[in-house]
Parts: sequence; structure tokens; C-alpha cells
Amino acid sequence: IFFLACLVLCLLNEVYTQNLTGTCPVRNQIDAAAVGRRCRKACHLGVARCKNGRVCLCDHECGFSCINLENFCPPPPNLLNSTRIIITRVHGNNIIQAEAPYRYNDRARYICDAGFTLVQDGNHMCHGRRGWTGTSICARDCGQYDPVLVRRRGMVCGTECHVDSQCSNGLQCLCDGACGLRCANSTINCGEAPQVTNATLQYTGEGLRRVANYICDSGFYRS
Ligand SMILES: *[C@@H]1O[C@H](CO)[C@@H](O)[C@H](O)[C@H]1NC(C)=O
Ligand SMILES: *[C@@H]1O[C@H](CO)[C@@H](O)[C@H](O)[C@H]1NC(C)=O
Ligand SMILES: *[C@@H]1O[C@H](CO)[C@@H](O)[C@H](O)[C@H]1NC(C)=O
Ligand SMILES: *[C@H]1O[C@H](CO)[C@@H](O)[C@H](O)[C@H]1NC(C)=O
Repeated sequence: IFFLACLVLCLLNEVYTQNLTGTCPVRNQIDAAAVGRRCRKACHLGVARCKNGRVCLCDHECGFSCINLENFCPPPPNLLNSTRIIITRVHGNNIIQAEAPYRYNDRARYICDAGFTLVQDGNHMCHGRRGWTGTSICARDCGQYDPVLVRRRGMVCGTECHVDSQCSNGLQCLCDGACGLRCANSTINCGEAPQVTNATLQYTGEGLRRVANYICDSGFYRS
């Protein structure tokens, strides 16, 4: 039993020292409230203020706080267009893959589905209130805003966005050609594309995804 207790303490001790050496933010109730967290009792390193087996650890926006290491975090929340999450844990000098139950300071990273890119990579850490810090966003793959093409084509670009929820009035976050990712009306009707002599016009797709295909008459080629 003594051996086991020592083993557990030594392991935990390594976890603590990992964060004793780093810098910890000063408690900021406004930042903590902004991400929906209530802080635990504040503490100072080396001053015995934490009770009931809690320990003084850096708890992100909350600064040094009394944390119960028996509190586990649930799996990280779902992220749109991401179906894979990698969760790691600092173990001595190594970083290992963490299995549930997740513990204080375990770290989660989201992998976006094919066709999407992580445009905001939150530093997701299991914090002292059984939750995860940070926000990540997987956005649809899309070219960058190209001001030269936009001007040449006389395009009017909507508001910049990464996900639908950033768009108002029922607009969606779509890849809008030279504009890049913008809030746009996906059911917009562009009317007819210009006629070209010695070619016939065929349309594919609908709304913003409608494409005009010019098929040259026989004996002609596209130049
Ligand atoms: C991205 O997520 C949205 C919301 O869950 C879903 O409707 C859409 O089909 C997803 N896109 C792809 C390409 O998986
Ligand atoms: C999108 O465009 C269609 C067709 O022009 C229009 O009927 C609809 O109200 C528009 N939707 C939004 C959200 O602006
Ligand atoms: C190509 O287009 C011109 C103008 O519409 C027309 O006069 C001509 O007959 C067309 N040529 C062929 C081979 O269809
Ligand atoms: C220590 O805490 C800080 C602040 O929350 C965090 O950013 C950092 O990743 C932690 N360090 C380790 C090694 O877990």
C-alpha cells in the first residue's frame, strides 16, 4: 500500500511540477466568465490553503486554484465537421495518448473532416471544473480572398466567416469564388450567363453552385 501510495504521489508530483515551473495567468474573473467558468478557491503556491485533498494548481483564466484531482473531465464537446479528437497527457517527460477518464491538464486536439481546415486551434485543456478550455473551428476548404480577381469580376463580397453561425439573416458561410469564405445566399438566382457565339451553354448545379459550361460547336475551340 505504501509503495502504491508513493507511486501515485510521485506521479501526481510530476504532473504538478510540470506546471509549477511554467507561468500561470493572474486570476481574471472576466475572462473566466466569458468562457462560462466559475473559479475555484484561489491559492498561492507553497501556502497551505487548499483543504480536503485539493491541491494548488494553475487553472488557466482562474489562475492558481485549489483543484480536486479526483474530478475528471467528460469527453471534449463535439465540434462541427470534426469527427476525430486526439487527447494527450503529460507523463513524466513524455506525452502519451490519454484514455478516459480524462484528468486535469489532459490536452485535446480536433482533427477536421476531409474538405475542412482547422482555422482556429483552441488550446483545449481539461480544467479544474470538469470541462475543457478553448474553442476550435473547422472551416470549409476555400481559396483566399483575391482582391485583383474580385475587382476584375466586379464581385461584391459578403461578410467574412468560418462557420454558418457567424452569418445572420439565414445566410450561409460558403466558398464564394475569388471572395473566399463569405456569408452568402445559397439559393440566389444569378440569371442567365452571357451567350458566346459558336458555342452552346449547359448549366450544372443550383443556386451559388450553379456552373455555366460552354461547349464549343464542332470546328471551334475555347481560346
Ligand atoms: C459539416 O457539418 C454540418 C453540420 O453538422 C453538416 O450539415 C455538413 O454536412 C458537414 N459537412 C460535411 C461535408 O461533412
Ligand atoms: C436568397 O435568394 C432568394 C432568391 O433570390 C430569395 O428568395 C431569398 O429570400 C434569399 N434568402 C436570403 C436569406 O436572403
Ligand atoms: C459562328 O457564329 C457566327 C455568329 O453567330 C455565325 O454567323 C456563324 O455561322 C457560326 N459558325 C458556325 C460554323 O456555326
Ligand atoms: C500549465 O498551465 C498553463 C496555464 O493554464 C498552461 O497553458 C500550460 O500548458 C500548463 N503546462 C503544462 C505542462 O501542462
